[in-house]
Amino acid sequence: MAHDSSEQVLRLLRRQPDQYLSGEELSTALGVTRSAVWKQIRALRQAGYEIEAVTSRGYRLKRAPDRLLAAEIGAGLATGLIGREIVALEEIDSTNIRAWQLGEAGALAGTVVVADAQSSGKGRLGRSWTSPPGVNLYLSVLLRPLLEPRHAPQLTFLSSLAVATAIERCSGLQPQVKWPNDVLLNGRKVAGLLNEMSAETESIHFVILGIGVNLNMGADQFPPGLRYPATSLALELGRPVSRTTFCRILLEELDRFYSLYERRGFAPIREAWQGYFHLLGQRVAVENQHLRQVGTVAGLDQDGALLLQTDDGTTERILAGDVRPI
Ligand code: BT5
Repeated sequence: MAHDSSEQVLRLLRRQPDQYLSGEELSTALGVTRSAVWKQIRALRQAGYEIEAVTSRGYRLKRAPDRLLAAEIGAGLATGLIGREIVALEEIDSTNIRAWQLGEAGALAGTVVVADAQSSGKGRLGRSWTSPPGVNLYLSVLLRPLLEPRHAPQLTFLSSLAVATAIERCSGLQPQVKWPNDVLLNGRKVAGLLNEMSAETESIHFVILGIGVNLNMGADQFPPGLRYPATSLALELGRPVSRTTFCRILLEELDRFYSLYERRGFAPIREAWQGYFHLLGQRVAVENQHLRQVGTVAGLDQDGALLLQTDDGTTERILAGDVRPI
């Protein structure tokens, strides 16, 4: 994959921080063509690395993008609950798996796990989440809400709302939320959410809010054949964003909405979420394994089900499915 070879280019550049390495030296050392080296340099630049190129001398790494360190994220973090413990890791299988283990071991509510890279980032329903190093945010939050398990899906809306407001605060761009999860920029997926729950019939032990945001990922780092068109904040903005700053803002937004949710329930979350829901009032088709339904989106109900006004005038509650405008 693209990021593996750009990692090798990076390793070589890092080895001699004060010297230039020519394209030829790099291509010989890596056993690839010079144009492949150039592509990797371009990918690294898109990922936020400042690489100086001087004719007849070569390349030099001037500045690496920010690393995600617990102390950096925690510095000046203005939250009550979320992020009071921050576990920052280099590479891990999945931050959700680690947060789950911490949850089982009794870690505090509000514990956050963040990683530079994931080797088996998880999507929903057994799908995977592409998680190259150095560019994005992979984050899981452990919560212990006093909720009935059937209300837990409300937390998915809380996370996507927090991601949308964090993107807005950080970039000024206008994100959209997709039902039931995902956050989009200009119709392309910029963030994915995976919430997992450990519960009994009546009570929740803990919930993991898993959040992946494509921050500085370059266009050539997306694998082919994605389910939906994808993008990153940097691709939309035309400049890299600080992962540490974004992470801090996201934790603050999560904290703000979680505290609102604890005080006032789902209603204000639902209302704010609908403000980012571009399909509100639009004609859509909703498809799941069994059924295709067509109608106008009327909003979210109290439990996060999609309300679809069908052509015969009835309002259907949709619990799962893919919604597309028609
Ligand atoms: C999701 O699943 O969108 C949930 C992704 C959650 C990732 C976070 S990262 C931190 C935490 N730890 C984890 O292990 N996971 C969470 P889903 O709706 O099933 O979408 C997955 C599909 O999106 C894949 O099958 C691909 O088609 C596509 N995809 C994979 N990586 C992507 C990426 N980086 N950006 C956009 N689309 C991607």
